[in-house]
Amino acid sequence: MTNPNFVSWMTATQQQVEAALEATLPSSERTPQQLHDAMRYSTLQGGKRVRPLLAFAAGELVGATAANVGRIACAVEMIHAYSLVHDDMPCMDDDVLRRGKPTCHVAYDDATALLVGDALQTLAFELLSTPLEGIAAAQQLSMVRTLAIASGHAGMAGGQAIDLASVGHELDQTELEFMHCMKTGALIRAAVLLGAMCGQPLTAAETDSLDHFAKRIGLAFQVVDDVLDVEADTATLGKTAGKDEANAKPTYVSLMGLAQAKQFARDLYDDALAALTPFGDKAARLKQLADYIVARSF
Ligand code: GRG
Repeated sequence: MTNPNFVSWMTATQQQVEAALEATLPSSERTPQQLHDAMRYSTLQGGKRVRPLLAFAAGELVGATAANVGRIACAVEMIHAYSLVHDDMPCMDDDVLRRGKPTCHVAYDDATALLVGDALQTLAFELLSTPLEGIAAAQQLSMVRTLAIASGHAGMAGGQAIDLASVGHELDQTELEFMHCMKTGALIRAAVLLGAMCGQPLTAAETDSLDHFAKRIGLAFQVVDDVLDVEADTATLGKTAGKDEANAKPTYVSLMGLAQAKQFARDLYDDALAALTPFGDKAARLKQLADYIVARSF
């Protein structure tokens, strides 16, 4: 990630997202103070903001306004933050470290963590269903539906259910891909599609190409996550390293070995990039983000 132009765009966009989240999340002074404080603790000043960055990059394809993409980016990031809070709870992955600090249920308590997830999820839909300037109501309704499908039983929550049920079992590549497309891929795909739904309509063929990019890069993100769980340390990741093996979780590394998993991530990246060809230079940011996703070190 040496392209200075990309680094400055990424930093500026992350700051923009941080400011929007900061302004949107309820103040810690407001009752119920502990819930609001824990929502802010779990969402602010942490994370790479990959999903918002993807939404902004997709928004660039279609000339979307920063205000509209900023709103949908916050909604997607709130769904992501909720999923991390719930995933870390003792009834799920049971972890104590997230984004370099104690997990929500450790810093507060289980009941608060449960409510933080619930409240972040509903706040995300409140944001996405508040009228967006210049976007027709029917289009916005379909954006709400896109996020709901990506987050629910047929997306992230369903993938998490399969993940929990697969501990200690071997999954073949088709089963592993099915799980990850739901658990991690669905929200990443939604971030890209929602960004693109904020501007000039794409043709059906362009939407298919963008969708293919989103699915391939979402899976590449997960494969890299599996590799980093093995290769990176806890301090760098900001979350407990080596958990997949310790918890007997099926991963791309356990399925195909480290070298093959890295090659698979590169193949997915190549496939994702090929899907951007019809967009030419307008997809420059998406390409740079794809580079970042496969080359990241945390
Ligand atoms: C609880 C409904 C529910 C779902 C949880 C996404 C998820 C499902 C669990 C997270 C567990 C996990 C580590 C999945 C691997 C991929 C992933 C989503 C990593 C975390 O995302 P990053 O790297 O995190 O974008 P940051 O902190 O940078 O935002």
